Amino acid sequence: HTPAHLVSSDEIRTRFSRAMSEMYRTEVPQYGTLVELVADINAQVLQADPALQAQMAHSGELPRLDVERHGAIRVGTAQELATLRRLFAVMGMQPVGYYDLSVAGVPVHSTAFRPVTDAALLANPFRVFTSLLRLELIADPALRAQAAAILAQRNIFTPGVLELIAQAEAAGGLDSADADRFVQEALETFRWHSEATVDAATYDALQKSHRLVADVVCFKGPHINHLTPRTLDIDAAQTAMPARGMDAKDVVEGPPRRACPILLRQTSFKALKEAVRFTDAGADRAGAHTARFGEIEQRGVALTHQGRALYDRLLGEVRSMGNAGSAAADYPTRLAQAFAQFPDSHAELRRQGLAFYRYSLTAQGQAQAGDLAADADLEQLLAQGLVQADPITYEDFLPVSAAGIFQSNLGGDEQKHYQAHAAQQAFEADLGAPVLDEIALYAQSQQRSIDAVRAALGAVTA
Ligand code: OOG
Ligand code: NI
Repeated sequence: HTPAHLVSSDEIRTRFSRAMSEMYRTEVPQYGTLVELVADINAQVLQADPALQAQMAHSGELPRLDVERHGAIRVGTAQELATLRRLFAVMGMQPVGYYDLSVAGVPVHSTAFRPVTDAALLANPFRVFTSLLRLELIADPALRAQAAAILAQRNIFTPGVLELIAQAEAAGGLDSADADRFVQEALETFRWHSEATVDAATYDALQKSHRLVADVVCFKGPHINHLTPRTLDIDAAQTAMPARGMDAKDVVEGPPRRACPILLRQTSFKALKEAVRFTDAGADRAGAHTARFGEIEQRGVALTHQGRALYDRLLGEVRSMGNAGSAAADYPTRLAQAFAQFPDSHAELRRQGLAFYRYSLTAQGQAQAGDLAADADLEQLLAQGLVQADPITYEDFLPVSAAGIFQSNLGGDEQKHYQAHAAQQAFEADLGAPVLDEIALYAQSQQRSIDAVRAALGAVTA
C-alpha cells in the first residue's frame, strides 16, 4: 500500500495518460478530431441502448470510458526496454502478454504494459503496446552492425526521469509534486523529434531493410505513434471518419460485428507524412517520414483458452481463403459467415466456457443470501435471478490485428517474410522480467468474483 504522503500509481498513470493525450493532440491534430468523434458516438450508443448503459454502470466501466485509451511505441535495445519496464511500473503498469509479429512480416516482438488488478483497471486502464526491434532480422550484417551502433549512442530517457524512477523504487512511490515532475520528464521520451540522428543515405538504407527499422533507429526517441480511444460502435465510427477528413483503413481488424462483442476490433486512419531533417539537411532533398497515425477500438468480452482457440481457428480459415487476405472485397462477408459458428449470446459463451464473467449477487440475491447454500450451483442462481454475470472486458491486444495495423501504417506495399520464431525467453531476458499471462489474469479475476459470491452466501448461512 501507498504511504500517506505518496500519490497512488493509479493517480500517476491517470496524470500521465492525460498529459500524453494533450501532447498527441497538439502533435497530430486529427487525433483530437477522432477523440471528439468517438465521444459523440459513445453518447449516441449509450442513449440508444439503456441495457448497455446499465450493464456498464453496474460493472463500473462507465466512468472509465472517456479516459480509456492505449498508445504504442517501438524501441531498439534491451536496455531501453528494461528501463521502460521500470518507468511503467511507477504508474502501476506491468508487462502482460507476448506478441510475435515476425510471423506477419514485422521484425519486432512486443508486450503490453498495463494495470492488472480489477481496481486499477477500473481507475484507468491506460496501456502501452511496446515493441522491441529484432535486429537479428536485418539480413545485411554491415547494416545490422550500423543500426546497433547508432542505437548504442542514444539515450531516450532524461536524467530527471531516471532519478525519479530510482526514487520511486526506493520509497515505494512519489509525492504529488514529484509525480508531476515524473510525468513531465517521462513525456520527453515519447515526444516527436523532427531531427533525425542519421544522414539521408543511412535512413534510406535502413528504410529499405524494413520501414520499421528506419522508424526505430533514426530518431532520438521512441515517439508515441498512436493513441487509441475506445468506441462503443466501431462500424459507426469507421463510416463517419471520412466526413471528418480522416483517411480510414479499409477493413476493421478482429472479429466481425456481433450482438455480444468479443476480444477487440480495431481500425485506424493512415499515418501522416511528416517533414524530418537529416543530419546532412540542406544538401539535396527535404526528408519525410510516415509513422504516426490514429486508431480506434471496440472492446468486448475476454475469451478463455478454448474461446481463443476457436477465434484463432475461424480467423485463420477466413484469412487463408484466397490470397488477398483481409484486402479482398468479400472479406467482411466471409468473416461474418465463418463466425456464425461462434456462439453469440452471453448465456452460451458462458455455458460453453468460451468467455470470462464477473459474478455478483443481485439485490434479490443479497436479500436471500441467508437462505442459500454457499456451494449452490452458479447457473441455477443465475437462472433464479439471484446472481448476475457481467462480461469481463478484454484488456489486451491481438497479434494478427496488430500486424494489420502496423502494415497499413508503415506505408509502402512490400511484404517481408522472416524465417523467425517466437522468442519469448529472449524477449523476457531483454525486458528483465517475465511477462504475465493474460488469460491467467482473467481466470483469476473470474474466480475471485465466484469466491466473493460464495463467501457472501456462506457468511450468512454459517
Ligand atoms: C503497434 C501496432 C499494434 C494495436 O493496437 O494492435 C497496436 C505499432 O504500430 O507500433 O497498437
Ligand atoms: Ni494500437
